[in-house]
Amino acid sequence: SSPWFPRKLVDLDTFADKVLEMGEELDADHPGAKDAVYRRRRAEITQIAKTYKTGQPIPHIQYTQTEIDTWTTVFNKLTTMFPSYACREHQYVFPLLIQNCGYGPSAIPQLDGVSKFLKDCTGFTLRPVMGLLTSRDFLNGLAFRVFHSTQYIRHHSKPLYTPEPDVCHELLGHVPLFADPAFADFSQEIGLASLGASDADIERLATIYWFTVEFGLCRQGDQLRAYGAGLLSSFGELEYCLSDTPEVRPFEPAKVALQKYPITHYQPVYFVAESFKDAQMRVREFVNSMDRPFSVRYNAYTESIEIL
Ligand code: H2B
Ligand code: FE
Repeated sequence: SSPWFPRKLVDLDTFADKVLEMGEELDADHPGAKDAVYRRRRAEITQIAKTYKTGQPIPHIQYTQTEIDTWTTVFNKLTTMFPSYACREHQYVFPLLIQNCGYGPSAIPQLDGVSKFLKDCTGFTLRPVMGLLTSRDFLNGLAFRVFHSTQYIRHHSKPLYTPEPDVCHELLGHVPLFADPAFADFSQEIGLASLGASDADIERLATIYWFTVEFGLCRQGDQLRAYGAGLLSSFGELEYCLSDTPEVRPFEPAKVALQKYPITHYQPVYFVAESFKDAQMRVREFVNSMDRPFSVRYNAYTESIEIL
């Protein structure tokens, strides 16, 4: 029989305390591991995610000056690069986030306002999360157009580095793309495919997610641009990914799904999508080859999954 999966939006409440790592404890090599103040602050912020329930507003965080300074450094560095490296969709949405969601160098935007903005654009919403979820839980969220977002920020000692997702990665990398209708459809397609999928298929879908939503490149006229959030939130890799050093290949899901990848340094290979629509159709074709004994559809009126 197939693995359990969420059928109603509220079922996502069951993921809250199933984080893999880093939520409360930090690895020994984390820049904030030995900083008791930072760790206490993390615990305070992740507590919100731990108790969050579907439908509630996301509580605002009063960020400290130290946290804001970290954001300012990251924001100023990345925004100078976006015009020459980010894809057109990211560049189109970014000014709207400045106008509507408090994006700017001097304050960290609140998830609640950003979530409402995304809901208006594409129906995507944010849900606070303590740290890394399993691939299955994380991808299952996308089926409901829900993106699990961290709310804490990286350690101030290394503002341009983080070993895990943080608000800079979510807000500057992911959020702008989820405001794009075609990208939203693409992301939900991966999410729907993950519902009740075998462990082996989850692994394949997670790899596809990695090489698209996190590290994807796309063609734009005669140029390549970045749309993956892992690229858009890393000044070093953003420059590297569009240099002559890495290998670039066309986005073919059956091949992408088998590609091995490093998680601690820059990617040796990237995959290029022709468009989000084209990428979605290719993923759909790939999903049809998976061995799931049923198919699914999201009913947005009832916020539930229909099994076909
Ligand atoms: N959990 C969280 N909280 N954020 C992510 O970006 C994330 C995750 N990515 N779990 C997932 C895993 C991704 O690496 C794939 C689907 O495994
Ligand atoms: Fe991410």
